[in-house]
Amino acid sequence: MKQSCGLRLDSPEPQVESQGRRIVVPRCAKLSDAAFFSFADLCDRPLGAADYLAVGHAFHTVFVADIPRLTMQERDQVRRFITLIDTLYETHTKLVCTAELDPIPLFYVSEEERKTSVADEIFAWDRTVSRLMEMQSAAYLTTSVRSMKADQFLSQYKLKSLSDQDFKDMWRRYDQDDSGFLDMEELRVLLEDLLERQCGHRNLSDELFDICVDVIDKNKDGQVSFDEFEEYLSDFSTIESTMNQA
Ligand SMILES: [Ca+2]
Ligand SMILES: [Ca+2]
Repeated sequence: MKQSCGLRLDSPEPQVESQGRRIVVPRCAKLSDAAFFSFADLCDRPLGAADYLAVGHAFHTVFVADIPRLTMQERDQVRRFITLIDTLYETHTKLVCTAELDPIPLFYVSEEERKTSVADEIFAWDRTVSRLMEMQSAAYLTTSVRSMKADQFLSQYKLKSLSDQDFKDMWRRYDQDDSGFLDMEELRVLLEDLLERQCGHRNLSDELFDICVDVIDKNKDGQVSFDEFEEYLSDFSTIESTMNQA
């Protein structure tokens, strides 16, 4: 977990605790640190910034489903949604939304309301839209992916059957300087992550590191290309056999 405090898995339903209040988590994947909520779970109830912060700290990925079209009639929900997005943005949480509409027209304000209203929500909405856009961007997702712990990160994937998209997502974490290659330091992080996943520790010996480099760096140029990375990870038996020499 991002922070173990706050999330309770001992009760019949997982809950996030915040200032004595409990937010029921309808579905969560314990190992991958992802939680699934509906819009109503988070925005139809009297929750505030502290509650959303607890959610952002407990999970790396938050799904928010069924975001309805919002109008000034749902001002409370709009205000909470704005706070939710601000908070998840601050905590670098990966956000996956399903909504009836794209973010911009999601909150409908009539011309009349725009002229006469002094509602903060109307002004704050523009920022929410830009944050929602940014949160779908590669840069934001990269920050999010790189801040995960090894077990959280790798448990999202089936190492035995990785898809093309999985390779790209994983590469994003390990090519930390976006150079297009993994240097030896970056490769070491990948191997330590894999070792932790397979063997429960990160003590990668120099000897094992050399064995792995020999297997992975096919053209022996001292760095790992995406193709080499993909080739190594697409054959789980190679990962297993190299890691088992630890
Ligand atoms: Ca690199
Ligand atoms: Ca190479």
